Amino acid sequence: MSAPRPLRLLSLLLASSGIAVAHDHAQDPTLRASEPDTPAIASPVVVPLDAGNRAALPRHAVEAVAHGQTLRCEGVSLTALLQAGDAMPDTPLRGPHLARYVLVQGRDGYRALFSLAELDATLGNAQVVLADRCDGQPIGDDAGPLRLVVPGDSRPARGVRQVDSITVIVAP
Ligand SMILES: Nc1nc2c(c(=O)[nH]1)N[C@H]1C(S)=C(S)[C@@H](COP(=O)(O)O)O[C@H]1N2
Ligand SMILES: [Mo]
Repeated sequence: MSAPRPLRLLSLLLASSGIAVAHDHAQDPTLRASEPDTPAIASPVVVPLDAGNRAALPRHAVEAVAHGQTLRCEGVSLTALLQAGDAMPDTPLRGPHLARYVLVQGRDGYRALFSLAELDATLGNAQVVLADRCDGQPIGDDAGPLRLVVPGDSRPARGVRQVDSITVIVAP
């Protein structure tokens, strides 16, 4: 059975006038202009770890439990390092930044991640340190020269030793 006559007439009229009923241009991502105030976030962003970059940042002392011993380590805040490397805004995270994470990898391929929101001072406010000295000395090759210290974690599993890359990624 076909539509009642007045409805058929109405859709005919709309079609001939060029008004698209079924195709909403505002919903079509291929037709929508990009929004100027939300630029795409680069991904991945590789964070420079060289001594020159780290030297510009404030240093923090932190205790690390390693092999059952407590070490006094020092280094830079992971949050500050990411902010200085343009890998994280230095303002409270919003919108798509809440779906970004930082992947820390060791020379042996061991990896651990943190969400940017964990690190944001107004959200998780986690104090994570990228250490380059423990017990007053540079960190030896077995664990260094750079290691992560995560004092807020109950186990040291995210304390990546021999850190060789830090990358910030937008979750797929
Ligand atoms: N590069 C690297 N870092 C690592 C690991 C690893 O296998 N490789 N193991 C993690 C785990 S599971 C723990 S519990 C701690 C142990 O640190 P420790 O061996 O210095 O006590 O290191 C973490 N960091
Ligand atoms: Mo572990």
